[in-house]
Amino acid sequence: RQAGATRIEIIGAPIEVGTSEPGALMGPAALRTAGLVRTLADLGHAVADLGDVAPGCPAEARGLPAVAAWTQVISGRVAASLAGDALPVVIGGDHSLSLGSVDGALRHCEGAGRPLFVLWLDAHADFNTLETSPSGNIHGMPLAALCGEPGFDGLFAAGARPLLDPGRIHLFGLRSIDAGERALVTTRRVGVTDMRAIDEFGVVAPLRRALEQVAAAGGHLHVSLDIDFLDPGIAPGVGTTVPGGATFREAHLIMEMLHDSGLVGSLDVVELNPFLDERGRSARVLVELVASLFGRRILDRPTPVIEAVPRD
Ligand code: 4U7
Ligand code: MN
Ligand code: MN
Ligand code: MN
Repeated sequence: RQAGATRIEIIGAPIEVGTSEPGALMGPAALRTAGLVRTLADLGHAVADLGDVAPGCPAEARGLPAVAAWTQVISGRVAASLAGDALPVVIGGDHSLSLGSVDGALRHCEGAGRPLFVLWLDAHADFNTLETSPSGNIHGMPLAALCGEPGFDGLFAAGARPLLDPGRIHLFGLRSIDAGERALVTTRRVGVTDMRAIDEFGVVAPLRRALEQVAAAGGHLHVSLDIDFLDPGIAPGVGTTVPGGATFREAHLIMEMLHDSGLVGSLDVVELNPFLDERGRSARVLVELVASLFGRRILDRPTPVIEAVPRD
């Protein structure tokens, strides 16, 4: 799908009710200021910025009812975007926005008869339930809710909904997990490449294996990029910093591999907190990473494998 020009639809989701740290609602504005739309257009894509979605709830609403309103409006927008054969990029906003984006992708995939796979680039597992969460913050729970763990039904549109298969989730970059969610991630057989595995094997082998699984199933890949996947040294603009994250080079290589796979059908960019950033650094890093995912490369031809490096 990403060979050549892609129709990209940017959907702003300035949500921060899922976190206790204010500032994430400024994320979409900062990503636009850092040149997200222009950068993608310069790569030759047809980019439409659809602006920010607004939830159908009062501005002062809090907790699950507020998250439900956001979830349903984001889900509808993402499903509409996919139905129109565009590639939705949802920019946040805290990670509870993925309740909507993944639900929208699930609904689209169900209609299209394709399995949905989710690559979750994040320091955290985001697999807490209302019972296991140590903080009560919903941005630490979206995957559990999407997989149908109890307590979350009110978040989604009424009626039957497609559930995310935990076996089709791949947590990549994990380095902070709570006791309750650790048990769930294990029993539900969620795929994991944690930082220990990345230290040992690098990013290439585990990601290649994950992508092969998606390709073999003819799946749609939804990528959810939480900025705290990155090391806080390169991306300090985030409320939940965890030391020891992905380097600049590792992150770019992942994005380049995702581009080359042609499998990515939808994308979230979440958890940027411009209020905590240093002179726009984190927003800029995210825009650079998204550019790599959408085909920016160093040479105007595929990077040669070592045996094929041309010699004069
Ligand atoms: B993010 C946490 F306890 N697990 O549930 C929780 F460590 O979207 C953090 O990945 C969740 O940034 C972080 O509150 C959510 C905590
Ligand atoms: Mn489609
Ligand atoms: Mn997250
Ligand atoms: Mn995180």
